[in-house]
Amino acid sequence: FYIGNEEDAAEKIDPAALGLLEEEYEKFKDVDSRSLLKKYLTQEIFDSVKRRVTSKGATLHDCIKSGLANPDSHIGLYAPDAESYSMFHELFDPVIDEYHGGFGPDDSHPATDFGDPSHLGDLNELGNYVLSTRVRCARSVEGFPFNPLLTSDQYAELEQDVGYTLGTLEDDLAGNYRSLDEIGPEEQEELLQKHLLFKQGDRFLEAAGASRFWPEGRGIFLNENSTLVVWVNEEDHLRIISMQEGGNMGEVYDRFVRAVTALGEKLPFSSSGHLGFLSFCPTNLGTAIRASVHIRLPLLGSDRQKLEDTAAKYNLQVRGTSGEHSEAEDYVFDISNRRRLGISEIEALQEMYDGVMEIIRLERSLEEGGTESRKGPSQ
Ligand code: ADP
Ligand code: DAR
Repeated sequence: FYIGNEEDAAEKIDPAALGLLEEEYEKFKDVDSRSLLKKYLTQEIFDSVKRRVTSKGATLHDCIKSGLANPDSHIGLYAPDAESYSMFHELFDPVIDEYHGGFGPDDSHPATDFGDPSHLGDLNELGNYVLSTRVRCARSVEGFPFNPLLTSDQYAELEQDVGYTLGTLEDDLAGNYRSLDEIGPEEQEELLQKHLLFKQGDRFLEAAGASRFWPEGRGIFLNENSTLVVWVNEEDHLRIISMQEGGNMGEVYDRFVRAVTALGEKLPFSSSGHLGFLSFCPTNLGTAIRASVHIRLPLLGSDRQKLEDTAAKYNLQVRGTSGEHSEAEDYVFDISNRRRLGISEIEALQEMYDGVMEIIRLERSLEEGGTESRKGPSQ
């Protein structure tokens, strides 16, 4: 499955760069971190891969520098290009295996299977718990490295190619693409508050070298009613997002499938038989899908650890109201599928749908539990 030829790469690294990498690794040994980088970058693996360089120039340091700078990382590593997943597979393999709940180096990601969106109903059938529903995926365009290795010209070329293709979307998918520097600060803040625009200044991405030339090459596509959103060159080349108020997962997923399919017919998305669709972060490989709800859980959410443990039972991940690395506001949580690799698109959606329904049933049972149940704030 591996792309790179590790043996040939052994002598490529610049001696000064190797010295810096070895110094930083020595210091990292004394850093207290619970990241998967800390867990899996053993001295043995470090020594076996430290001299390697991919054909586009990525080194081990490029992969791990975000986790070295941010000990509170959950993962701590990114792939500066597609080749890094094979060139440094001794480190990526165990991280991928643990994050995606068991996906080994000899496993193959299944073929794309979006299933039938009409088989997914409305998550609010038991009551209006879900405020809004979102399905997104990451996509990378063949021929371009990932953020840390993109040149200024490549950012411009990628933005032009993707922007042109977005302009061909039809009917309810049709809309407009704008570069970030074409959107004033007030409108950017408004779009951010509506959770339509990506957050800026993410320290994990900045430390990974993913914010160079900012805001060059970055932008956002919105269809007429802002239910289809595409982010260009934020964390990945594309983030394709379908979202709307309420809990109608069937409608959100149907729009998502039509948009991803239409764009995939015109853009060559990077993928491999082993890892599926390739992304900058190893958490977004395979289907690269994150299906989420904004859901208000004043009872179950009053004990975050209990909520996290309950979500984990259904392979769900809990984020705050503004997504990753944010806190919940008024008990509104972002709950989504955790697994994206080794399962099909429809399996990821079904796993999330079923898990959210269980969470809702649990919240309802706490409500019906009367006085003995924890009462959240009477909002
Ligand atoms: P990702 O793009 O990987 O999903 P984040 O966790 O940063 O990354 O989420 C991006 C944005 O999407 C955040 O503003 C978050 O609040 C928003 N978001 C996620 N799920 C929903 C949802 N179901 N409804 C509305 N906004 C959402
Ligand atoms: N913040 C980094 C990445 C975690 C996954 N989220 C992404 N890729 N947006 C971490 O290691 O915690």
